[in-house]
Amino acid sequence: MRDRMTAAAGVLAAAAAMAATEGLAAVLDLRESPLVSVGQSVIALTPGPIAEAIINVVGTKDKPLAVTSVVIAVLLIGALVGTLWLGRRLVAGGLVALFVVLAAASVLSRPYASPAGVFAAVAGGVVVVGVLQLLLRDQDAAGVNLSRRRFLRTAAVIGLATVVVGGAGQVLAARHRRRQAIEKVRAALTLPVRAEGVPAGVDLGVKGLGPWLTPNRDFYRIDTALSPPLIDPASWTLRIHGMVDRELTLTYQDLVDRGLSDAWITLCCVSNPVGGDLVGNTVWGGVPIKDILDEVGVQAGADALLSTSDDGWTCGTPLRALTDGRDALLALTMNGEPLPIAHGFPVRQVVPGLYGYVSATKWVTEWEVTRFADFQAYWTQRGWGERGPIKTQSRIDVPREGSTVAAGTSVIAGVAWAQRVGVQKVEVAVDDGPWREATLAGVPNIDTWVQWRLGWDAEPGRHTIQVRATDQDGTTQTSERADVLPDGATGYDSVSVEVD
Ligand SMILES: Nc1nc2c(c(=O)[nH]1)N[C@H]1C(S)=C(S)[C@@H](COP(=O)(O)O)O[C@H]1N2
Ligand SMILES: [Mo]
Repeated sequence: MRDRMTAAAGVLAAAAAMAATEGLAAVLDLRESPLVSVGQSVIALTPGPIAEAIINVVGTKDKPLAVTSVVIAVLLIGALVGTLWLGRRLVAGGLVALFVVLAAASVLSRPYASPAGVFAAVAGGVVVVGVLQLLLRDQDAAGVNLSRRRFLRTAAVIGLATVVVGGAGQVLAARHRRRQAIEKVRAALTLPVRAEGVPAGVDLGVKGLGPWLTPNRDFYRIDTALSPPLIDPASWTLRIHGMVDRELTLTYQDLVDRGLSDAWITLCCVSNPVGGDLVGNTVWGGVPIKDILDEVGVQAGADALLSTSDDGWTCGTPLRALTDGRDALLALTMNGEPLPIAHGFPVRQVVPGLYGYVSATKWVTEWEVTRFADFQAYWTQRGWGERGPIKTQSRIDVPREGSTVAAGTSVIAGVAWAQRVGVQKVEVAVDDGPWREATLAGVPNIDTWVQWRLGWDAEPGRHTIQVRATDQDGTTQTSERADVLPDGATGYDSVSVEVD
């Protein structure tokens, strides 16, 4: 009786340990879980003739077989450790430690060896010990005081946790594999993008001022997806329906076949606070949305495009903004590459002049031509404005807030944007001094941000620098501070610095 209980405890402890290890491996995004590493070692260490004999019998199932054998072996070792736990704790502990060391060695012998893998293996050992302590806590070496009910209750809880953690680990691991597969498909795509460099004169080259072109890896990311949808372009479609004359379903290849036009567009989030960095500038490649809308024939009375993403997120965009001639794109590329998965792969929208939440649907799969009166999109339901034109803003990037500046000749620099109108001038004021006009860099169009700079003769002491932009209609951004909710922040960006 006692032996059966302790052996069962050991098996459960081993199962829990494997679930924990696999779960950790998935969470830590390991290329290979410790269990698989051990399985690989078993394969590697199996003498050739035996391996051949096995392969003869099981064929290509040799790898699952190796992993299954490891799992069974671990459970058996668990049983042994369990039976030794009460009487010969040291031997039991030694067995656990030995197995952890072997597993860690397996992990380290593999091409994707990582400290995280060793950590996951060690965590498995810790779980074995913890579970045995918990399950056999009422019992002494002689097996007195066996509380069967409590044992079963604890075992049930641990068993449930094992199933949940192990299952979640498998789901995560499957997702990880799917992500790798989609990354591979993405990397293999060859899209007809023009290799257009950065336009001349857009970068002022001021130290500390970021590049005019935001690299994809530095581009801000905002969405409601805990992990981004993983979509194979070969199965992607965009279904277009609603107030249209002809419904249409487009495939990825349909878009590629139309040829891609590109456009420099600065994208900005409505949640970007004054001076914030939820804004980026890049070249997007795709099919003009207007061409597609013309093709399906928008019916009279419609004023909105309700777009839905693969994960159910929705967005309402004024049809006018999509058809008035601006570079509104159904985009496939970002800075000359297929869209990164996090930025909407395979297809997203980009519309100059509108905040992302009302225009830039990533992973878009459905369009309904409709009326604003007939729906509310995701963020509008949550209190954000129905329309979201981007407000004119300017930002000081050099010097940084709170930094110390050497007295003498210095420079103040940053970016400003006024999409759809363009920036006419940027002015800077130090303390209560006059507004002085900064030098602007070049821009390829009115929809990107522009870099600006101003020489500054910095005098010792504490100073506050402010900036404001004026658009090409002559409208200066308002100094009135407004929160990002409901339709974008306003106010002047300012930084305080110490000059000495
Ligand atoms: N599917 C989907 N698309 C989305 C969002 C989202 O949550 N889900 N967020 C939007 C918001 S609020 C912004 S600001 C932009 C950000 O795009 P980025 O992550 O490529 O910078 O995507 C927009 N598109
Ligand atoms: Mo946003």
